Amino acid sequence: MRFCRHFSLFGALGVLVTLLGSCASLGTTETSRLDLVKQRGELFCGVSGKIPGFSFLSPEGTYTGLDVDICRAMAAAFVGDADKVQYRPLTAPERFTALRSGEIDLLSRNTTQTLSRDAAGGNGISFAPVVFHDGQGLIVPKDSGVQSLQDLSGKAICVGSGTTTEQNLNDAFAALGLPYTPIKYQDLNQVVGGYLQGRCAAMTSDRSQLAAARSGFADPEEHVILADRLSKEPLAPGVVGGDQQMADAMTWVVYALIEAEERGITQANVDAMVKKAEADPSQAALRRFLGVDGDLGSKLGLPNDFVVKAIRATGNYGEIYDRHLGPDTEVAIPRGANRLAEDGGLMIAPPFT
Ligand SMILES: N[C@@H](CCC(=O)N[C@@H](CS)C(=O)NCC(=O)O)C(=O)O
Repeated sequence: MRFCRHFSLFGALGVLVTLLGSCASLGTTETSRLDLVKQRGELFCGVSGKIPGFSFLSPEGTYTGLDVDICRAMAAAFVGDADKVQYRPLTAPERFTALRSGEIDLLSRNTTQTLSRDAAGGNGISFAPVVFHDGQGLIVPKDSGVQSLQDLSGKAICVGSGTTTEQNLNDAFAALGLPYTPIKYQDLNQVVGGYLQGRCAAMTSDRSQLAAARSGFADPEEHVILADRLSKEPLAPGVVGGDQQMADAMTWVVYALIEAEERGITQANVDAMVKKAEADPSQAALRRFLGVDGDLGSKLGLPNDFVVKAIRATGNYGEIYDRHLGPDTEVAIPRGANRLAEDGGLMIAPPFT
């Protein structure tokens, strides 16, 4: 009996050791999500679908916006066709579960990169480079006379739940020692609805979302975005952490869009640039970037001309920005921090070497 007990204990230990061994080897040999996307021939991209300029579902059923073009550039680079994207509209509280459960391959939904979302002990997300540097703001009716956070002391403020917005609002009022009442909603449409119905004195969100929402108001000029900037909101696409191949592929597609702008390569001239690179062996860096020479693409598990495929689909970062947020759009957000570093902004790509 005693022997049996020992036997089963050693037996159980053996199973555990074997299991641990196979788990450890799983970590290194596990298939990347990128392989799954390539096999499927389609990218499942999580978006909002409710923010003009970022991801918006038109009445005709098409998605457009900067976040949508990021999905399109990824699909072009990963599977060779920007149209091979299935969009999944997600609310803020749903987004990380959708990513973790495998319902989506990639999240491109006005999501702020934070320590807790990045860390393995938090949401465990690998973030791509920032595609839009934002900050939290507040919008108020012009005739309310509210000019700053102090004027909102004791008032109700409409805010989306499961967002950085909620916490920043709390931090900002706590720092001023002022009371306020948060009125929480699940998504932007509900936040806007609450605000327009007069349930709160102000509505708060990323400033880009406030500008996007205001562009859809019946009387946009009757609402003012306050000068107060409550936070940094670096918005970036993300994938499940621990999958280096998927994270690297996503990362370098974003950098490719930025590098293309730095090099003046556009949707209109990319094919001519490829011809120029092919004809001129002295253009070593350009040849590498466009996949004429070298193996940068295959290092990422992508075709060597993944950059060309992405730029053909969406144009460079500046073109994407102008198409959806530029001065001729309804949202019209000045480029500010989202200019290239060489123009005084924060967008810069590391070397394609
Ligand atoms: N960037 C912030 C906030 C983003 C956000 O999701 N905001 C809410 C509204 S305050 C939202 O759901 N917006 C888009 C939507 O309604 O689909 C974050 O990552 O937490």
